[in-house]
Amino acid sequence: MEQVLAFPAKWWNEAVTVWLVVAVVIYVVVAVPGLYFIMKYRFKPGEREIGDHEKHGHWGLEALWTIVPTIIVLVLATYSFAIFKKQRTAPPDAMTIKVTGFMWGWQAEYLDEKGNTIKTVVTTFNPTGYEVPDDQKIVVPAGKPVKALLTSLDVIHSFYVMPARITEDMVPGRITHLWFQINKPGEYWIFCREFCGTGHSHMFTKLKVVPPEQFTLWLKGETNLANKSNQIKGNL
Ligand SMILES: [Cu+2]
Repeated sequence: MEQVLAFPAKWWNEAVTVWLVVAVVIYVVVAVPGLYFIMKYRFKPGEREIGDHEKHGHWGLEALWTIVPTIIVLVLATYSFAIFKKQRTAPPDAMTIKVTGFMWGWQAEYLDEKGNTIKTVVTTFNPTGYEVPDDQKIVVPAGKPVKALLTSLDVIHSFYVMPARITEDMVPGRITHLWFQINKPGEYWIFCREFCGTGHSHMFTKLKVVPPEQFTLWLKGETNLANKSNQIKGNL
């Protein structure tokens, strides 16, 4: 069976292949006869110099090259929109986290069904390296859909979950959202994908994907806020 690393990445990877194949076929169908006709009908002294170009139209051909591209456009648009819709709509069994971006770090709150925060993780600014302490990683269960509600404390950031190939702006005063699912336990990058000031290139964290049982245990454990609570201020 095929091992799918992440959603919605899987669908977009397939879409890229479909679009590429269609684009290459169209290119060949247009470019090869194009080259042939350029050679065949190139200017030759004494041959069809004047007045021989006024051919009448061909309705069959006109219809063909109008209808076929229209069908291709409709098929690609419908197919891609269907993926877009799946990407925008979190599965009903998705767990919810609320992620707040700030200059320059992240706060992830784990919400229960009623929307109450049961655990909070904060990733603080690391201006010199690219390491994330273990208790500052955003932990999620493998093989389970995760819906992320996104907002910002200050300027516009963008929450980019690298292996899932999904990103969404974090806008102050507004809640945006995305969802993703990663099937293989491991550690993956999260980056800010919207330039947000001098610390932007170090606005990152790690997504720690663990087996669901381990996640349940972790969720019940202690939060990392106790000793790192002064990093972000304001009403979250
Ligand atoms: Cu940012």
